[in-house]
Amino acid sequence: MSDFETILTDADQGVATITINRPKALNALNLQVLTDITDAATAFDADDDIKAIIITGSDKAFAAGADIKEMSDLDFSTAFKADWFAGWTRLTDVRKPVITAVNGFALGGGCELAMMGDILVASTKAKFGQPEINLGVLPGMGGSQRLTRAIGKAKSMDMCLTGRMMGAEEAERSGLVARIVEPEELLSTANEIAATIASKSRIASAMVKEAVNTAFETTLEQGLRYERRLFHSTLATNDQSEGMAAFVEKRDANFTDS
Ligand code: CO8
Repeated sequence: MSDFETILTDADQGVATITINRPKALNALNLQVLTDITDAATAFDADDDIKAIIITGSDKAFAAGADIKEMSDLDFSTAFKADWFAGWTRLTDVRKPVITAVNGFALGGGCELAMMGDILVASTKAKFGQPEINLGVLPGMGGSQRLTRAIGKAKSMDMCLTGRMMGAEEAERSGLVARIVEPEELLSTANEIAATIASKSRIASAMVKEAVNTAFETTLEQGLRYERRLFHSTLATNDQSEGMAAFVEKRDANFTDS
């Protein structure tokens, strides 16, 4: 993959890793980071050798928010016409599972980016927050919506109205975080999760992602029907035949993503 200005990329055994790399600005998300992450994620999504993507930051910060210095002179008409931040939908359009691995600060846009993934793994030192209220604005990359769906109205209001930070344990207890690990185990845990996903059928994992995300966008009845139809369609795949044959024959499945 070509060189990027603000991220590092790596790909190994079906797992791609995107590491945000703006240490001097605590990985603040300027437009270049948005372009780099979404370009890399889109390219990995199209790469047949990749089955899962990890997005991570540094020990001190996953990302300390959208870049305040870049935004400080932004005016309404420019932001509105350019639909500022809409470019992040290129990341949520990625069909392969995305794991966000958070060490240190995940604030504002950083917390919002962490929530754009499918599985959020945090170190015991992670700190989440939506401190935009302190700047006289509000979340702009999905925080008021995804945080509310993740942790409910009471805690989301608390976070967004006071701007306070939430530690990893509270975040896990509240449903924002899937797993907490020691900082030195963060990347290995993210890689283990990604490798486990990479060992499955890519068709089935993409369907799981679509089905779970559908739970947030439809009624229960529509979601249940959608899941059922997806299930029916797996019966047309080689991976379903192989997965069930392997179970019956007491051997590991050899999925071919077909
Ligand atoms: N943007 C730009 N630069 C940043 C950011 C940021 N979000 N966060 C940190 N930095 C820079 C600092 O300015 C500093 O740079 P310099 O050395 O040149 O002064 C460097 O990173 C190190 O930061 P600190 O010295 O502040 O480090 P500390 O360890 O003392 O503090 C904190 C760490 C607590 C994380 C602190 O840096 C902080 O509070 N950062 C800002 C957090 C924040 O408010 N994030 C939300 C940003 S707004 C947003 O994400 C969505 C806005 C949506 C608006 C919609 C508009 C269209």
